[in-house]
Amino acid sequence: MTKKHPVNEKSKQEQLEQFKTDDRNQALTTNQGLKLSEDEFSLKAGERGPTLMEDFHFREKMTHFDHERIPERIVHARGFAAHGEFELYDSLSEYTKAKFLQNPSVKTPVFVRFSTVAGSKGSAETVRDARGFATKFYTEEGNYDLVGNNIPVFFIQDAIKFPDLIHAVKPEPHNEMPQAASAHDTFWDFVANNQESAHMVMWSMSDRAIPRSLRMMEGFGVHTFRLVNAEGKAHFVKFHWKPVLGTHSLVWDEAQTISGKDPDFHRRDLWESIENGDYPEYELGIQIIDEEDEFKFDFDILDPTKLWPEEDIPVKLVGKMTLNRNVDNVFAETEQVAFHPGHVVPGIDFSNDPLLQGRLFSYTDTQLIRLGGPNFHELPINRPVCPFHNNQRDGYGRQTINKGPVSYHRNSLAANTPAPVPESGGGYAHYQEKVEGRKVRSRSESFKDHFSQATLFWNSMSDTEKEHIISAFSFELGKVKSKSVQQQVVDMFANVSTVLAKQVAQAIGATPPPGEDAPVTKSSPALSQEQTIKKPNTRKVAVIVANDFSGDLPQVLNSLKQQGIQPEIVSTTLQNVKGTDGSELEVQHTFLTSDSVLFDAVYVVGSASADEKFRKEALTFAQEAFEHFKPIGATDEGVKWLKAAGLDSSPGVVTGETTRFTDEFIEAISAHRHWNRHVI
Ligand code: HDE
Repeated sequence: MTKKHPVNEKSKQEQLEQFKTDDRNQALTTNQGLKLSEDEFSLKAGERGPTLMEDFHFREKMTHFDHERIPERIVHARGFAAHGEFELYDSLSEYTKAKFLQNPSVKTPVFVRFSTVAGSKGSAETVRDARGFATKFYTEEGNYDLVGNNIPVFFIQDAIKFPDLIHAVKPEPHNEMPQAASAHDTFWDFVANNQESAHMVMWSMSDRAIPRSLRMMEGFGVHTFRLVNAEGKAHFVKFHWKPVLGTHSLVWDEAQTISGKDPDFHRRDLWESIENGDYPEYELGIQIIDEEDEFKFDFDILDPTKLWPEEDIPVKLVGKMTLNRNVDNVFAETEQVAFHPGHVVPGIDFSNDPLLQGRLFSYTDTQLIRLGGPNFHELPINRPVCPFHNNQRDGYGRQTINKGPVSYHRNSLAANTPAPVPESGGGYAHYQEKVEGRKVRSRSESFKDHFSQATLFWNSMSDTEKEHIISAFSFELGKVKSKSVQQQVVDMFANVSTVLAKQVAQAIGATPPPGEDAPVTKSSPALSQEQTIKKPNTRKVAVIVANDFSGDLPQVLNSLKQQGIQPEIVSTTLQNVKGTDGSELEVQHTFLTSDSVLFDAVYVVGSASADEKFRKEALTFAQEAFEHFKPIGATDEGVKWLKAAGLDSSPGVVTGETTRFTDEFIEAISAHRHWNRHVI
């Protein structure tokens, strides 16, 4: 009889500890444990002679190095992850029997990997793209993976088209350009010829595709899933993650500059926030539809190009996830983690969404090639926290040492164990949905409306968001070389809005479509980021200070810090800067090592003794922040500089002339951006 492990014997963190090793203060050895006396010189026949074959140390070291890379993910190659925990607000037993969704006092360990989709592993992070938002819940009933994106709909309706979509968006094969960008002919040719993509393209051209931070974006399960309760009753469900800091974006010019200045911008932000104790938080939301109401909507709930408008089907917030621990080793954890939408627990089941159905095949298949064999579930990051037993054996990299001769079912020699568990005892049983039909390769008529929700999205945007969408289309199509593809896309998006299509046509030299938009009959305010939570916490402010700064700067900085704002001093060199009253400030960045785009706001202090070069550098920061609609503050000499440059008295620019400077600057920072500013 197999030894019994108590369920949840170890927390995920304790489990991972077993595999960690600290090499400091240890003797250097080979992988066989042989202590080495020398590690800098290969074994040679004479000091100037050839290297010898018998140098087993050289060969082991070099062989290992030669094999250090594994194939990158075909999509979502560029990613970053963190550990955390999930806490439930109230029991969800009404909807599901999943154990981790029953008891609010249980904390479920999680591991979340965020990613871009199209770029290679080394590509920049602020590119225009959807972001992956994959969560592994280590529950006492096994791992549950919610493998979502930051956009609630997808480009295609059937998984069989995924290779085509990805081939079209990846760099073009003849010259492998462009990297991590959809602004090229093959992507837009795909869009125009696969018009089911219209809705997601609208999201991709919106600010959602250039998030300010991984901590400030929503997550969506995309597909319709099923929750099943202990009585066997099922409900359709869509999953959401809502960031506690609100949903915020960069502007496109800024995103492009950051790609060069700091290609690691998003991972650095996530890593530093966790190191600083500013733990990213997301609330889990669910939308529920009764099974009886499956056909009550003007869209098919199985169609992954459709969302459920929150105004019609409210999002109930059911719990909170907090990311509170960085990984110890990116390869071992972030790279080797293997997600799969098919990793479910009792009480969570699938729908017949044809995109989801295809994903249920693809994810295991991809891990086999990526992680080199069928034993990837044994890697520390992928191990469940509950015991697992079955008759699977052997294969590359097998770590478990299964004892005894029996590895088959049914048997008598091991009393027919490991044994299946009935549903009443926690065994997974698939929801017994009734299905009937002919074998067909076709798509349901109910999937044929590609434009209504794309229009709903457009109609729900603020004027600024609409302008950004028009600019994004104009940029992307402006990079497309084929006139025919450009025109096809303009004609296609006339089905969404003629205002949009006309302006894009104008920008790219295409023929504008005829006609006018129909009057707006429906919008969904929840889709606009304008409605989002606005908080100052964790916002980074570049404080530009020179020697001989005056006034109560340290006091202002303290007030900002009390609001969770992070002022960072920027100056000419890394020498401390000194105030006229003898106070000193440590400088974190120089004009050489940082840039306005890397901050949420700029605060110009300067000083009367600062030279012309300093003033110019400070104004470059302020000017760039101004153009990116960012909050700008100025006190002391900084006020004069901004005035002389004509940057004062605009929305979101707060100067020391106001008596409420600190409060107003904090308010301006909370607003994120000041779109009503006149930027030429
Ligand atoms: Fe994925 N997707 N996908 N996807 N996906 C992968 O699996 C696939 C889709 C998503 O951080 C791959 O392990 C197909 C939708 C995320 O490790 C691969 C289809 C959504 C991640 C794969 C889709 C996603 C992946 C590549 C169409 C949002 C990164 C590496 C049917 C709901 C997970 C891997 C991580 C990764 C296949 C569509 C999200 C090849 C066939 C829709 C977040 O298996």
